[in-house]
Amino acid sequence: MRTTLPRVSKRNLELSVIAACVCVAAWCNALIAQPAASPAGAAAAPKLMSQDEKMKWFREAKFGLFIHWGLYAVPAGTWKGQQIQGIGEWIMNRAKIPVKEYEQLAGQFNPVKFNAEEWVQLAEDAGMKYIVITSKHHDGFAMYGSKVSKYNIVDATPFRRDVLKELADACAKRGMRFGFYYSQAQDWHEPGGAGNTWDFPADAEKDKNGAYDEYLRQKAEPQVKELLTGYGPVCLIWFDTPRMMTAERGQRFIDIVHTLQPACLIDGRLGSAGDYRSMGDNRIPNEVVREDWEVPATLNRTWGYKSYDNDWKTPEDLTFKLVDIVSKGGNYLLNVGPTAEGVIPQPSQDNLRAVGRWLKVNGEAIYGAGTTPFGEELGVPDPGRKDSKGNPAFNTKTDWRCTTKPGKLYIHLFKWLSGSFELPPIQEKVTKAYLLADPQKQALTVKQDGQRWSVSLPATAPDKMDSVLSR
Ligand code: FHN
Repeated sequence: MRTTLPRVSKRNLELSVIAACVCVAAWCNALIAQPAASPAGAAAAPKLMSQDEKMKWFREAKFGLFIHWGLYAVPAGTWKGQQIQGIGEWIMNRAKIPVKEYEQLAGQFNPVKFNAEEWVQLAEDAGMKYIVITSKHHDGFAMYGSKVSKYNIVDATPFRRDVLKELADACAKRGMRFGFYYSQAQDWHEPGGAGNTWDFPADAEKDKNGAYDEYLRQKAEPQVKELLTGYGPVCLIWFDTPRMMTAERGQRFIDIVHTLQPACLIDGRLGSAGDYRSMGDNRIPNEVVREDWEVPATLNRTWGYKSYDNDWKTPEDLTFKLVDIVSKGGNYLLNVGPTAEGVIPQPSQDNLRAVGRWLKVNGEAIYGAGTTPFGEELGVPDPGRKDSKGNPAFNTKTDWRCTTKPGKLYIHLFKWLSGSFELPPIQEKVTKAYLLADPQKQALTVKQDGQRWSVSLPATAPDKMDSVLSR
C-alpha cells in the first residue's frame, strides 16, 4: 500500500489493528525517536545520567496515581454545617478558617483503615506505574513524621503513623515508583507562607519583609530535604502553584533535588525549569505536544475527598482520556482523594480497576507508546468560537486515536464500525492486521485501494470501551 502521508519512510508493514487499536509498522520510528525538548533545567542534571536516561521511566510509564490526602478529608467539603464550594483540599481557604481552628482537625484525623499495601495494589490493578502523594498541601500539614515542624501526622494526630514511610516501603517492595507532591509556596499555616491572607498579611508584604524567604528556608526547603533523604528513591517531586517563586528561589529547590537525588524528576510547576511540562488541571491539549508532559486529572470534581461529590467519570471516559493523552505524547496522572478513615472511595477503585482490566489486554498500545502520525482524528480548530477560557475553540473528534511503537501502529476504535476501518493515507504497505483482544490473533482481511487501505472488522467490538487490533 502506497500513500502520500509525509514524514513516513517507505517500508513493508505488518498491521496490527486494534478494534480500538490498530498496530501498523515501522514508518513511525522517526516520530517515536524524537527527543523531548530539552528543558532549561537540564543543564543542572547529573553528569552521569543524560536527560533521556533520566526521563526513560516516565516516558514508558504513561499512567500514574495521584493521591490528595490530608486534614481536609475530615471536613470532607462541609464546614460548620455548610457545604463549601470548590475543591475539597481548599476548604481552609474557601471558608477562611483560622489556623487555630483548622489545626483542631489534626486531633480528629485517625485513618485506622489505612493500608499502604492495598493502595499500592489498587495502583497496580489500575495499570498505573507511579504514585505521587501529597506530602504537604497548601494547608501546611505534613503527612509524614517531619522534624522541621510538629504540624505533622506523627506528632499531631492520634494515628501517629508515618503513612508516607509505609507507602514508600510498600512501593519499594512491589517495584512501584513513588513520588511526592509538595506545596512549596502556598502554606496557609505559616505566617510567611503564601496564600493565607485571613490570618496573616498580604503575600506582597511577606515577600517584601522577608517572611516568605524565611518560610522557604525554615520550612519548605528543609522539608523537601527530609523527603529526599528519609524515604528511599523518589521518582519525582511535584511542586505546585509557584506563587512568588523567583528564579533564585526556584533554583534553591532544584539544587536540593539534584544534590540529594539526581535521578528525581521535577514537575513543571516549581516556577523554574522542571524536567517536564505540567499541563493545567484536567486540561488535555487538543493536539500533539512534542516534549515530555503530564496532565493531572480528577476522577470526579475534587482532588481532596468531598463526601458529596459523586460526579464520577466513567471507565469509558477515563480510557478514552488515557489513550488520547498517550496519542498526543503525554502522561496521565489520575487522582484519588481518600477519606479521613484512610479509604479510597469505592467508585474511584471500581473505575480505576476497569481501566486496569482494559490495560491488561491492551497495555502494549499504551506503555512506552508514541504519538499519532496522523492528526486528523483529533479534531479541527474552530476559529469562529472561543472556549470557556477565551482561547480559540477546537472541535474534538472522538471516534478513534492512534498510538505508535517502532514497527507498530495502534488504532484505537472507540466507535465500532460495521464492516471495515479505513486508515488515512500512508506510504507503507500493510501486510497484517489483528485485534489485540483476540487470543487467537486471527489475521483480519486487509484491502488496498490505491493509496487507501482498510481492515475488515468483526461484527461486534471485542471491547466496548476501546477494542484493539494487534498481533
Ligand atoms: O491548588 C492546587 C489544587 O489543590 C490541586 O493540588 C491541584 C492538582 O493539580 N493543583 C493546584 C491547582 O492547580
